[in-house]
Amino acid sequence: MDLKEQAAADLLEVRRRSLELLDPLSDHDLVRQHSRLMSPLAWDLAHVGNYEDLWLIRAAGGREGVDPSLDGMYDAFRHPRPNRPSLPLLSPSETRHYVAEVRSRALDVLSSLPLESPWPLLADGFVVGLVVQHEHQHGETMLATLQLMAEPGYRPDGPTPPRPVASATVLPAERLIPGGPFVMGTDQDPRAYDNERPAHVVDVAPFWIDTFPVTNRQYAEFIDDGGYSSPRFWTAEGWEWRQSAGLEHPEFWRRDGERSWSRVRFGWVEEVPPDEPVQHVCWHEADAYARWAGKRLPTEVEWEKAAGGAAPSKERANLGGEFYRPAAVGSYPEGASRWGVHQLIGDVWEWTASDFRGYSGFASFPYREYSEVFFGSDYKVLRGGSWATHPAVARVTFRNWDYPIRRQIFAGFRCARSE
Ligand code: AVJ
Ligand code: FE
Repeated sequence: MDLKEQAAADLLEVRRRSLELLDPLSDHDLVRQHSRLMSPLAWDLAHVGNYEDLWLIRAAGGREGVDPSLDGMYDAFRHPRPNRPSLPLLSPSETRHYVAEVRSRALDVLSSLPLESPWPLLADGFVVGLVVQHEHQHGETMLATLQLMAEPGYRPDGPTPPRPVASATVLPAERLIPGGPFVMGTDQDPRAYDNERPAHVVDVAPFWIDTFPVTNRQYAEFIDDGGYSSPRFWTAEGWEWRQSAGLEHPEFWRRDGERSWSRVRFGWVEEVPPDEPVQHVCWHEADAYARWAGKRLPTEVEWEKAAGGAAPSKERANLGGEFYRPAAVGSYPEGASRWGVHQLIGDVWEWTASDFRGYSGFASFPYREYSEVFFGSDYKVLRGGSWATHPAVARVTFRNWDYPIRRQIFAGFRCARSE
């Protein structure tokens, strides 16, 4: 396949996925707001179409947009999420027509460009990569919204994830990662966002990192041991939030008995699987657990060093959203990093100790609002992708970020400690 055929195939694949996710929903469920943290699902779909109109038809193609009068309504910066349901949004069927029209004109732009495109953004695939990755990211966002849907819930039928491999379940609990310089970030990966650039050498002191993400069983021990009632495990800010938000366990868990838990997962009520990575915990909970365990969260630098060589493919990591859940630890031995650290890619996003900042030499590209406006101490970095992340957006250098109080994302963590 040449670059253009690949681009068309990637665009087709992600749109099939977006429409498949929304297909079971009524019009009412597409336009209502399931949580104040999230957009109406029809907003997400029109927004990805509008983004494609801006970047493929207008920026890359130099043509007129399909409907520039929609730019304001579907601009994430113009309207914060809580306000989106009160906008005069397109109806679900108007939305489907709009995104289909954008797509047909975008494919037209793609086919009319000379094969050896002189246009630098398209030549290295980035403008297409941008649009494809953007829609995949919104696919994960839509899944977080679907998880928040009230009863009876979304109730997808997913296949069962792979089972743990016996040889992986007996591995030591931690790995020692040697110190020394390594290359963080990338200059080479054509899919890389501005915040992953430039590649730069970082010197790391030796450290220990957990072989697996923290499991539900381990997390329940923290709860049973009074983790949520002992301020000494929490930062001052974290404790204040624990109290005011009334946090007592991960979001979507329910206590069945003194030591037994169930959870609501996309509307299915089920026992909490002890060997799965814990998810739906905020940064403050992760940080408190780590302190309880006598450890700490890894820095972003440590995480990326430990992840060197980890495989971001569906065969070797739980990615792509088919299972609608993380896989038990030990289920993907083939995807381990060169240091023998497992399940860094896929399953759950992993909270790190680090604030979201630009690497030295950062230059925003192609627009400041992708990353730069979020730099600072308000956001914590998450790494590795979740079960809901498509392989197109899963790589060792990829950086995600969110507020330290957020729990609706598919996030968990692992611990580290200095040598
Ligand atoms: C990288 C997940 C924080 O959802 O706000 C979507 C991705 N950027 N549209 C977000 C994104 C523009 C972004 N995160
Ligand atoms: Fe977006």
